[in-house]
Amino acid sequence: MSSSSEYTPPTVWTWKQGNGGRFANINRPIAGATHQKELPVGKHPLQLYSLGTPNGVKVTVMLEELLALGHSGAEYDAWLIKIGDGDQFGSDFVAINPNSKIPALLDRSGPKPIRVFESGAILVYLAEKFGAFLPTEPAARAECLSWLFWQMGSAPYLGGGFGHFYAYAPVKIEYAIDRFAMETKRQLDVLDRRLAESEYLGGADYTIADIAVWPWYGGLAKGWLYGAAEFLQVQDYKNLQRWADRIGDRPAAQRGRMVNRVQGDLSSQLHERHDAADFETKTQDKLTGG
Ligand SMILES: N[C@@H](CCC(=O)N[C@@H](CS)C(=O)NCC(=O)O)C(=O)O
Repeated sequence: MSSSSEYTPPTVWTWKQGNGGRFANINRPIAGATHQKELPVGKHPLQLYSLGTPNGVKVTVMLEELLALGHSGAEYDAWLIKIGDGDQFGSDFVAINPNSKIPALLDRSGPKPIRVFESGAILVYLAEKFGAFLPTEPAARAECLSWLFWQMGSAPYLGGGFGHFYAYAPVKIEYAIDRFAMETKRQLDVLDRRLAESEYLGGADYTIADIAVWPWYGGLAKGWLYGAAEFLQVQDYKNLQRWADRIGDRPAAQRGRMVNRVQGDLSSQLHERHDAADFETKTQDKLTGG
């Protein structure tokens, strides 16, 4: 690979609209709302504004798991936020998440609505609210939170680094793909070694650490992300594969993956979820007759 660069950065960076490649229409160097937009509010205590990406799926899996445990207070309305259309820059959404990214949660069960943004914070909030999927014993709790925060810190290298340069960037840059493929494989090995010694990431029990990691690294292991399964030889991570399959067998994980999903089989897409029965009656194949 040549060490010369065709690009010399100018003294001061300026924004050229369109330099974001596939996401040029939504990427901006400033924060804040671009337009006034009210968000819909449904009948349930929890209002989720999201999309079925790995970060969104963490929360819908958690909510479906809580409901499966019998926590009726976890009933939720899941509204679709179309990030490609810029819905995350609407005024009501920005009031819930000033960072303009899905997922965003509004808990309306108390006297004053509580906003929660950042998928990791949402998982901890829900786990504490319902006393589930987050151990209380200090050592187990520390292990669970360590893996949860590992995910939050690591996945941007997978998504924003590897995924972006391998699948989305308008030019294939060998240096960038090499750098992030190496880091992604290192992360897969971190997980594989942990799962060689432990059934789940936090220990013997399924926790929010697994719920956070599964949509990203389980998804990568199962070939759902970036068309990169062969490139990264994901089948070699045997312990990760076992863990990903085990979680994928959980009905709540299967339901969670369907919510706010806008790609794949029409029967797997439940654009909005307002009722448990929606999984049977409101998937896109049923709504469109497809
Ligand atoms: N650290 C955040 C990341 C959220 C995130 O990156 N969301 C993406 C979709 S997966 C998004 O909303 N992107 C829209 C944008 O960047 O404008 C979290 O875990 O909640």
